[in-house]
Amino acid sequence: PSRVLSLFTPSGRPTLGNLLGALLPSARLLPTADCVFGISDLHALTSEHDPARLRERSLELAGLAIAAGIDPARCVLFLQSNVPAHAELSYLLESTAHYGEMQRMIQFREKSERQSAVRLSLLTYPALMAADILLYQATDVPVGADQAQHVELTRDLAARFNRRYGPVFTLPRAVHPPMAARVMDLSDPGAKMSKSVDSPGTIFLLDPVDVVRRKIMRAVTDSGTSVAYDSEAKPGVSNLLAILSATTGTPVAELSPGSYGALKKETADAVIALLEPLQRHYATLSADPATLETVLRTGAERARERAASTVTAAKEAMGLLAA
Ligand code: AQP
Repeated sequence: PSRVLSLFTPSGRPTLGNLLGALLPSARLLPTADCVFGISDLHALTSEHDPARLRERSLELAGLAIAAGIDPARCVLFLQSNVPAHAELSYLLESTAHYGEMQRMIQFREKSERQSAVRLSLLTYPALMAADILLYQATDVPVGADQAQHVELTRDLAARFNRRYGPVFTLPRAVHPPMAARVMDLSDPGAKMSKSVDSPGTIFLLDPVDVVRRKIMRAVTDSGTSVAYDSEAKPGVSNLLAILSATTGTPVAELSPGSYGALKKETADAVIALLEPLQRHYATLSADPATLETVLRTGAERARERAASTVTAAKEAMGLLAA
């Protein structure tokens, strides 16, 4: 069976983009694949953060992942910082990667432009992400389109390492959902919906449903009146169609709202129908944080066991002596 690895970063409150692009597609793989899912709290340290809020968000994200269908009884669900092998392998991969290729990453270029003091870990982030994936010898990495470049870099690093030091790593591939691989901001359909960008066009998974409806009804559409999928000419309408298609599981070609107003209403209804049960499930889970913490502790133990042999093999291959 395929081995799946996916990570979700508690760098903000999770959005509809995270849900449609990664959480739901990951949950769908549970019945057929061997799945490891991490809350990547170390990745949340790459930009300015508040420690108290990070603690809350890590637990919140774990609860939301479970509420979205990532059942910890059927996968390994853990906090990245609880498994030291991630940071350890990351250093070995920093020593495999080149400065130039890290600097060329689109996410680094975009995020570093928005910050006055750029943390060094923002530059080296793709090496840690490569470690996350390679530690578990993952074959498939379900991600939104924004992460495609990082998975490609992971492949390059794995291949380079294997050529130079011997066959230690499995080469992974990114798997994108057929629809909504890149959910755009509702108020600015030229920009990706992002959890760390404060925008009225971002739908957060824990937004009250009336807020969700209002945000969708106020979504920017395009000039003209015809409802057609054309992401170049009609980015706003196409984004709503993609969201509606992904939330209902209906191909875009079979969707036929008669007007922009009808499209917004159908999309709002569909998103709310998806979020309501998720929010109810999350409310039950978050009422009992001790159980959630136990789930993550058990997950970390299992992840540590799984990760150990890869990191040992990588160290040995690079010439580091065993203790
Ligand atoms: N807008 C999006 N559409 C589809 N998929 C998306 N993902 C993120 N935004 C969208 C996917 O969600 C998964 C978890 O991503 P992450 O937590 O690592 O965050 P990210 O990719 O860095 O994007 P965010 O949520 O916008 O966070 P910030 O603002 O901190 O960068 C990934 O599979 C991602 O592709």
